[in-house]
Amino acid sequence: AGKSIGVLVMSYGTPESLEGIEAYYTHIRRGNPPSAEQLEDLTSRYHSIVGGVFPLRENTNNQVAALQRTLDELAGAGTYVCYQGLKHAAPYIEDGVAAMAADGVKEAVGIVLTPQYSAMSVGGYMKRAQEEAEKHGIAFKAVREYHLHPELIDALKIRVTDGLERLGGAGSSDALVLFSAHSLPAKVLEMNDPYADQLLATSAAVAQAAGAENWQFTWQSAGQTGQPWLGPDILETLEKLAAEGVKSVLVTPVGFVSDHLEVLYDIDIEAKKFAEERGIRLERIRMLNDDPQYMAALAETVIEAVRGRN
Ligand code: FEC
Repeated sequence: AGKSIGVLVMSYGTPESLEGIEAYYTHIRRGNPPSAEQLEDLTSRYHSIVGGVFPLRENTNNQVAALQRTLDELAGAGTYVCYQGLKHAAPYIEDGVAAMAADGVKEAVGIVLTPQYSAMSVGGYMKRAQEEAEKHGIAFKAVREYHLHPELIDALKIRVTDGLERLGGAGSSDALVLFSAHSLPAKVLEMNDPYADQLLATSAAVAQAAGAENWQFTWQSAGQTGQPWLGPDILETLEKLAAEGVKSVLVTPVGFVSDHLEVLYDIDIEAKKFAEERGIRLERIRMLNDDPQYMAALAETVIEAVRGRN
């Protein structure tokens, strides 16, 4: 792979097994181990999701393999070689960069599977990747965002259209499209962070493409850190919508790109039950996973970054 351009494909990471949850949670908490109660709570959430205990691992593996195939098709086999780098689990971001160095890679580009930039999420991934690349003398380019890539918007539009059909098709003009994304500590607002604006821009573009006039954006999955997080949370939003008489909602995550805990538990189990108790029918769009249009968005973004247009 010496003459190839390395592509560091970065994602959140998930434990390998139930025994790995504590180490994973400790890593997310920057080295502070969780209390017994916090650990039990997280473990029980993993127990209750369907589709395998840790579906994110296989989904990320599939995404990296599909991106490799897409890059091979667009640029010729061997031009780009993908390496996986996870934020909170092995293979860590640093492991991915070290693997490139071991293969003799001299030039690399980093891309995170979530499309919108925040200094606290994508910025954190990139800082670690950049520092490790410097240690190995690899020239490294970072992709910041691709939240309005036409292939991404179209893939999401198709999912919104499908979801609205499940909720009753064209007749259900009262169905509300509820875009969502992972909350962050509210202090990002003081940093002039583009995260919220980019999430809204993705949401507005998808709503427009799908012809959905009835839409809102809400946050989800806020952590329990004692500090304020960006709101309103999805449960507060559902409470308000129920009071307004809304009967059907299509939850449309725009910052998450695969089936994992924050989708399969926070939306499919927790939010769905909460909505149903208040007389709202809640459906969710199919996640992108290794969708070919999403892969095309990633591959084109990588190639443009290497050509210096990003
Ligand atoms: O399926 C899985 O095993 C992993 C699902 C998962 C994804 C994910 C994505 C994001 N997170 C983001 C930010 C934070 C911040 C904290 C935080 C905490 C957790 C915990 C778990 C967890 N996150 Fe996560 N996140 C996933 C899982 N996340 C588990 C710990 C327990 C809990 O709060 O539920 C708070 C850290 C702290 O305590 O200081 C901040 C962001 C994303 C979306 C962007 C991305 O994918 O990188 C932002 C998937």
